Amino acid sequence: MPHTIHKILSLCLLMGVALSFHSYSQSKVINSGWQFSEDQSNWQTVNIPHTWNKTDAFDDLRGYRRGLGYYQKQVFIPLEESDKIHYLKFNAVNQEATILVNGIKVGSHKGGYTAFNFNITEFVKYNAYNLIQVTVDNSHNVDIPPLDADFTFYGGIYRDVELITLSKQHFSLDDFASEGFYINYPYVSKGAGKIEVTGIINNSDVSDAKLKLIISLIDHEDYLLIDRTEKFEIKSKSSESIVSSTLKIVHPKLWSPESPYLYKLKLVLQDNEGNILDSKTSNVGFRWASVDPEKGFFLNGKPIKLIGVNRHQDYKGFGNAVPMALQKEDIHLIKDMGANVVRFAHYPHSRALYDLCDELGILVWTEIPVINLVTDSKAYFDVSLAMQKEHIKQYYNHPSVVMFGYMNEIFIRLAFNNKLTAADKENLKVESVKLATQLENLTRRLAPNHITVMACHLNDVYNETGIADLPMLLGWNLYFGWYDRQIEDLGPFLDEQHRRFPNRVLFLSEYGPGADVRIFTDNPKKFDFSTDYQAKLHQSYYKQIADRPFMAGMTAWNFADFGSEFRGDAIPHVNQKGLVQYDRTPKDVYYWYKSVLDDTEPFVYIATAYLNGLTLFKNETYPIQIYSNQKEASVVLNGKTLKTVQFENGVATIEVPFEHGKNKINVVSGDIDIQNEIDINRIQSLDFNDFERFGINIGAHFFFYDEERNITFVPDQPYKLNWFGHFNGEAFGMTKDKNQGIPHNIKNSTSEPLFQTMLEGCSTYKVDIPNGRYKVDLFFVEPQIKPTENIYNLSEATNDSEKKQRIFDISINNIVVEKRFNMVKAYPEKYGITLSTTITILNNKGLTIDLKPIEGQPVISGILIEKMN
Ligand code: GCB
Repeated sequence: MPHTIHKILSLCLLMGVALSFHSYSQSKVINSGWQFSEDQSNWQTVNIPHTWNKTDAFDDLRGYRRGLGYYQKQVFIPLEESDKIHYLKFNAVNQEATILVNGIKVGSHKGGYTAFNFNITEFVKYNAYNLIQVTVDNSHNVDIPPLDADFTFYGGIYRDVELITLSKQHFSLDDFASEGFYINYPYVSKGAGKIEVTGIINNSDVSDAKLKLIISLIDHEDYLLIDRTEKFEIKSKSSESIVSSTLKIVHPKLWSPESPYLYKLKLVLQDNEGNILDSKTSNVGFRWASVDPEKGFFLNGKPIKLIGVNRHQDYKGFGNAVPMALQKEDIHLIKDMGANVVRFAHYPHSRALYDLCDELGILVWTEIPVINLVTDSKAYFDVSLAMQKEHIKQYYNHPSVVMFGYMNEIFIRLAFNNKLTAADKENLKVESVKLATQLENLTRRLAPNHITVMACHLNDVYNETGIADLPMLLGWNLYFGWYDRQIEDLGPFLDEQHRRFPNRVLFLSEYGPGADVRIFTDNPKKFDFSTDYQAKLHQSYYKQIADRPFMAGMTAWNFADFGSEFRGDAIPHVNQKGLVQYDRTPKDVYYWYKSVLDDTEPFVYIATAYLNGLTLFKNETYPIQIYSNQKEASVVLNGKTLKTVQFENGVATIEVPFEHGKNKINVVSGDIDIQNEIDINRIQSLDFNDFERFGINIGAHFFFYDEERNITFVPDQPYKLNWFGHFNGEAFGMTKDKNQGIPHNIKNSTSEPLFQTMLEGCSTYKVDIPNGRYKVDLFFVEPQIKPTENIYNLSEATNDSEKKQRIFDISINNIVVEKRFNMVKAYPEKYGITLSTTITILNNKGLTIDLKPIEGQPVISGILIEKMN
């Protein structure tokens, strides 16, 4: 048949389906105008996606509401549909849902991240409004994973709700809420591609039916390549037929990240007269994946180092109820960075995103949230296995999905729980391995062409129990240089694992430090939350993985900052390990990844986006990083060429002698000439000629840009004449290698990095400001409080010292500011305290702060000086 006729036929087929869709099979998204209540008496109108935790998971009060939420909505179902079958489909409700239609319970579902649906036909009233009621519960439930994890379990109906109307014969929706058909790739090569399509057809009519299933494969240009018609008979009343067909084409265009060529599969169910009853479409991508313990990951027979990110689904201001357009933007950002893989952590994400991965060419690791701990109960095992069935069946047909996972760091709670007896621990180990084995076997059975995966944390228990030998690819979540040891320890650890377990395929499934774009330093240190330390760690990790051919790849933790209510990091309630911020504004390191991963066009980036308010003293220079996928570039400061830099590992560092005021920095490489403007305070002495305010982040080695006070606090230092600094005292730290202050949410403030870091035992602090009148703000917080438990912090136990009081007198230039200052007595716990005074300096004495201990050692977090007229 000539090509044009093929095309016309395929168009007709598509149109025919589209035209008849209204009368035969229809899915209506019913997100708009639900009533929501937390107590069944106060109701408000909301739209889906919705969560009730988008605010309280970020406030100063501990915890967030975990309990019941009630939703209801009226839906009109016309008389003309009285011969139809009706389903309600929920694409995700966190985490338990009970559904009633017209007051009658139609079913319930456990698990917050997979779709489920119910046939509601027998409960429906025609030519009438039907009341749909959903009771949602996000309470802790020992029988539902995740039991515990480093992310917020926002409650609510947070993915689309659909009302599906079907004719009596249709693709089954009862197979774990899948689409009722599965595509397998029994044979793919450059020469030929074979797909096997299996449809599950239901008949709920009172009579038997003779049906046809027409399966067509259409190429990207809409040409029909091949079709098959399968005729079959199906018995009456709720019977089910499995219909299979095989389609083969020669010289398929293979699907890969560089060239994500997609075919479309169209399935049309017809009756004997040719009336269309139901239809489905799916992406088809001809590809095959395999793994090798020495050479890593292979796609279409070629080695490919997987480099990408993990992603959580929530977003600043939305919780997990994120508009789809924003979510899709994530996938574009991930692709633009040059990533070829995404790990949808730690649960299945919205299916539309997997479609986008199919289209853009991003390989997918997808998993269920069996995290940190299992419950030794039949109910927990059953829910976990059912969840994995839903997961595989719902996500199976995406060509981008090559890896199915089912567990993350399953022994982490066990390792850090002192309350469990040795026997309890032993039993839990055995049970965890038992569940892992069941999940592994299930996954291999249901997804025979996929690679099974799991992720472990740094502990030999995964090796000792043998759990690490189960999956086809083993992910390690490794935080060397953050929770543990040093950045350079990554490679040797992996080498050792490879030597000890030569048959395993290894993957670095998580790594990365926290980074707050308000923090920068030329001396990055572990746990300082600086963007500089983030860049340093990622750059080194990338090199260490690139140097090891046996490593199948790496996925950074995390693509974006995400909500984790219990955290007290630089931004409380947020895990800040994102390459982009919680609102998806890229951090500098995002562009570094682009420079090493994306070679589609020449790229240069100057990593100065967050050097807001950089202050330099006398003739100090400041190192900045430039990222590029080019070999070299010349750097020009304020019109004068500084030097030509060579890029290694995508980066060049250059010391820049910035001038006071506005600086223009240009980087020129080939045809590219990019420019950044940076405002610099260069000061010879604190004479306040150039500015009116000066802030010091006492006890910290980093700059901190504070939005609340619109100023950048400079790092602390030992006293320097005509400048400033402390005479004594030590940076306060909770643990020996994390001396960057206290890991707590500071109440009544968003300036955590100012308060969290402090000097202890400082009795004199001097700032050499000239004569004049000033407002002086001193900042304090009482650090001696029990830290919030963070099990992800894998190093030595933290010092959970008893609540102790400290009392000290505070004076400035011998004028008493506060007598017997006692924070434990006078303020709530973790409260950010500001003491303000006005002072006049005479006789060129400068400003001297005295902290005189009465009980315990004084602490001080910061100072802000403002000139008054
Ligand atoms: C991990 C966990 C992940 C955490 C991460 C962290 O190992 O798998 O869920 O968010 O560490 O940031 O501590």
